[in-house]
Amino acid sequence: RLLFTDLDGSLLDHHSYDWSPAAPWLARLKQLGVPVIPVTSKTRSEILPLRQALGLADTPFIAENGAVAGLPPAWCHARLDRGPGPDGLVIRTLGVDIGFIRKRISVWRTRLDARFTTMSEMSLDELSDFTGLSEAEARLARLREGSEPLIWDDNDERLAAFRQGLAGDGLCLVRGGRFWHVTGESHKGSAVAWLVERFQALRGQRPRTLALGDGPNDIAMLEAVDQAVVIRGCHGLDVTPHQSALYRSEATGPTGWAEGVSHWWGRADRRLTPAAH
Ligand code: 2M8
Ligand code: MG
Ligand code: MG
Repeated sequence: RLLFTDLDGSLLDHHSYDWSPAAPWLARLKQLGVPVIPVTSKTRSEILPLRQALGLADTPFIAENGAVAGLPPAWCHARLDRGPGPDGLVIRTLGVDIGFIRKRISVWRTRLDARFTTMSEMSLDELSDFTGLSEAEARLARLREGSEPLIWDDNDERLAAFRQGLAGDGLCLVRGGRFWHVTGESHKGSAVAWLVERFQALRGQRPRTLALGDGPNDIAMLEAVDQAVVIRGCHGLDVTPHQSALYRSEATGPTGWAEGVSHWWGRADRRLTPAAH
């Protein structure tokens, strides 16, 4: 089995970034050897300390909405990958370089005379006020490699024109929680499919897959797996994947996360229920 999870608003509380309600399940999944794989809008720099804290230092991660993949040695293949970097991980870029993304954003801003603020234009103070991240965390959020978050401050018509302009450049606009994100054509769904394929190539067996998310940018990921959970959101956004094996949680954040994992993997398989131990 493989478990793919969004972080903000899913495994982590939307406001406090706490995950304690999910901790019993995280411990249980680790014991069972089920990889919990973060698939997030966050940057590689944000994820590295977080995955240590979450006890996920041995599992891969997907950063920046599918633009960057981090692979621990067990997920690497001598024929496919170069050697690991100083942090022991092989980093694969699945998206488009941030320099190009920023250039095109600025071109479309001028052409459309659109009003928005990119994350790189916000001061650290503004960013930490807006997101609730500490100043140190906000600094890591700004170290983008393959996606630029922005706050849209204009009408829907212009948003459609902006989306269309970016599409002509091979770029996508996807909604996270608080931000819109400009990315290459990779998304959370393509990154998950890429990891599942790699798992299959390395282990010679198809894994059973579960994914959990709360935002529109999670839809592609929720459609790429066998079983899915939409975590009740805090932002009133519509999240409706084409997925027949779908559970919607009652609770928000990490409480809803634990509820969703229990729904799919708790009842059918009593050995997987953390409460039983
Ligand atoms: C951004 O991502 C969230 C998650 O969906 C959002 O769009 O609201 C990212 O910039 C991420 O790097 C950052 O940590 C997060 C903070 O809330 O915001
Ligand atoms: Mg989220
Ligand atoms: Mg996210």
